[in-house]
Amino acid sequence: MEMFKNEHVEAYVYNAAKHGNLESGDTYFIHSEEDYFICAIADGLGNGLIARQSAEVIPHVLAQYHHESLDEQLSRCNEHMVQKRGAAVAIVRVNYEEGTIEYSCVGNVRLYILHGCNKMIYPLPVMGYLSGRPQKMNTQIYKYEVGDLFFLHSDGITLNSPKASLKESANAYELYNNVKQSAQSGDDATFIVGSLLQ
Ligand SMILES: [Mn+2]
Repeated sequence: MEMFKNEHVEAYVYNAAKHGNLESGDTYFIHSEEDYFICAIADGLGNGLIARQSAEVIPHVLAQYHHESLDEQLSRCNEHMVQKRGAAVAIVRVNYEEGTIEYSCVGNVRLYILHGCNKMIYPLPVMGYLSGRPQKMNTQIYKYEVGDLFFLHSDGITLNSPKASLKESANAYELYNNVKQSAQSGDDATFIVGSLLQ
């Protein structure tokens, strides 16, 4: 588990390789600046080393370009997928001053936000994956409130009811434990949960 906390965000990351594999084909990235927090999950296509080779590029690209728009960052990631198998990639950025969460994703890495204790927001990703070919992007932006929770996960995490898991959790740490206990997985599995503090 990796943990991050400042006055605005508390976040926990889970990343595990498929049973029997040494290395995960999923990678993640978390980073904070004075005015934003950014996190991402990449799920490399295929298995083992092939999957890893695509996914491991993504944190390096984001470490360098996290100040750019999410779609620009995804485009840069996409350029690196030429001659590789490809990857599903989602990026989430929390902007403290604007009080917004941005999400952009190509492929199957899903985001859930529990807003105002009751309202579930599940933005749809763009279908497909980053393959190095020209790709449509679609950033979605939501206002958040203090206390809102988010849950970003690769397809190796399957929950019966993400909504119930979010609603039953008082904070990010509880949500982390709930998801970890109830998730069933036969694949590389990664998730990032966060609570928005102020
Ligand atoms: Mn996967």
